[in-house]
Amino acid sequence: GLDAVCVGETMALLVPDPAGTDGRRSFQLEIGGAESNVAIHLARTGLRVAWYSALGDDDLGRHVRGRVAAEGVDCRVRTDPDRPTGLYLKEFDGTGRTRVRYYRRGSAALALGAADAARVRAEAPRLVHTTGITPALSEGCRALVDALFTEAAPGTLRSFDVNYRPALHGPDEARVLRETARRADVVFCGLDEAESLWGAATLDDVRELLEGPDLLVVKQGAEGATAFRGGRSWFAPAPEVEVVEPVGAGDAFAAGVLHGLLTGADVAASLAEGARLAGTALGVRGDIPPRPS
Ligand code: KDG
Repeated sequence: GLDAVCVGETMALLVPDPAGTDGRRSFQLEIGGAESNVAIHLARTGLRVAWYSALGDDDLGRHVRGRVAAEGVDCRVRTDPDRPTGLYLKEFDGTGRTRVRYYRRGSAALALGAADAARVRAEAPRLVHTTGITPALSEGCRALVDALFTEAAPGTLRSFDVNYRPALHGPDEARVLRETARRADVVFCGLDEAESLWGAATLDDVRELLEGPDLLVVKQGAEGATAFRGGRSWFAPAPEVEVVEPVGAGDAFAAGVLHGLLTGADVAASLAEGARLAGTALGVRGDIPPRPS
């Protein structure tokens, strides 16, 4: 059987090369999607992983599918003849910050719905993972996440990364993300996200707000991360690496922790594995580092 199914949209990603002197721009065509990022990292560790989504019947969709499949992830992907594959672009303004632009309105993944949860459930995976991006995409995607977590097969671990994206999330999101998190067994949340969404300023605030999950992992940026389970807590420092571009590092971190949990490691070792994998993603401009050789 499958160790994990990751559910959510993946887009083609354009990463700009440094600007040339003649006014021309060039871009690397990569892929980006929080859930397929997690799936790829998990597959690289040798686990059996599927990615569940939808793509357009277009070149960008074939590119996305090809790249995910090349990583050894099973693609359970519907091809939608009527909708395009989404696209996202990273813009670097020289200040070290990344600005993210989305071209995803009406994309194929937005037509996913509650019926897809039954297909995921039929796989009886050990773990199902999604993020807060998914319920923000469409009514159907919100219903899908609801059904994924309320109708998961008994024994399936439900993993949720809050992944707050101000560019995507509307006014209702504080409530939706909190309710979803409280239904999950494993939750990843940034302290900065918790502050923006719920005004939670401290680790204890987050813990109180997100009561419910068996394992809660709060990310504290450059400091590290703290995990809570059954009244105990563990801390792991952030990796000491040079940060080239941060988008995608949270997914690598989640994958490291989940890999630990799925292979029977204890919480401390799982956190350390998350920090190590996050370090590999912080060093590249794309979402995921090249496959280690
Ligand atoms: O976590 C990284 C994601 O933010 C990135 O891959 C793009 O899925 C994405 C999104 O919707 O922002």
